[in-house]
Amino acid sequence: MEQLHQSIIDAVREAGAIVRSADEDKGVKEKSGHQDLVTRYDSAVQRFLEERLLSLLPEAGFLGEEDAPNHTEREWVFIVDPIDGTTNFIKGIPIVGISVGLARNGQMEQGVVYNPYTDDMFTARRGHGAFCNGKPISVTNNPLADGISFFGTSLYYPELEDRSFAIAKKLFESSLDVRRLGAASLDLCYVAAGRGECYFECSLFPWDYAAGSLILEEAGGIVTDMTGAPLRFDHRCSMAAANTASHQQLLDLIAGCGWRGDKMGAGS
Ligand code: LIP
Repeated sequence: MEQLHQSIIDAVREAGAIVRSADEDKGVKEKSGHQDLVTRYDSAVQRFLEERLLSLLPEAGFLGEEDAPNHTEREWVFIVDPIDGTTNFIKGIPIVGISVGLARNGQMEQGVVYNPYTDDMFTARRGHGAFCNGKPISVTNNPLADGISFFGTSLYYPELEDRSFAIAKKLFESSLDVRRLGAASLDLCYVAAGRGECYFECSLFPWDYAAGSLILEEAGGIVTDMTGAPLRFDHRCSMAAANTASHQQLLDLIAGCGWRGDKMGAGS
């Protein structure tokens, strides 16, 4: 498994070269709506990764953001976001995560998240710790009051807007400050690396968080949906991730804003 892990890392790094090679004509198209965008590079990176990863583990299935699921009933499944932070990529904001998770029977076993602009390679294998560019990383033990809180706006779901910003405002009042990176995989890895203390988002897809959730857990963090239930990797889910000192406070703050696991997005 260690050799497979290194081969996955190598494939993700090569995918990063495709992202860095992008020219001005990104071939931007709308998916579900005006704010849900995809480029020809999302598709190209996913095609590259699907071919390479399935050559490494032919018996695996593949679940990627930009195409229909491929044998996701299998024991091993790659869960991939080829360019997490697509809108950042389109705008030239260098906060982009190439995210590859490998699940076994629905449990994450390996995670790799790479930002090709900063050359930050976040990695984890279950039970073996979390790393950034090969150096061990771990969450802080700061309480929220001493922390940076990351959040996402679930902008594909306007019905979640008021709740998202109500929770973000409460976090702003309870933390040092808030940040909205635009790439869930990096939000999770930044908490794992101690660059912040918590992250929430009302609705994400499994490819947004599959790899980053394992990296954060292996860095000593806690990752659940916004009701405190375990994450799911077979459908959309809300996200409440934090270091151990802040996770319960985050859940209490979310519950105080009336979140009861809305059908649109939460795991429960
Ligand atoms: C993005 C997530 C982000 C979320 C956006 C979008 P994409 O993923 O990483 O956290 O707020 O709505 O889902 O679409 O760029 O791969």
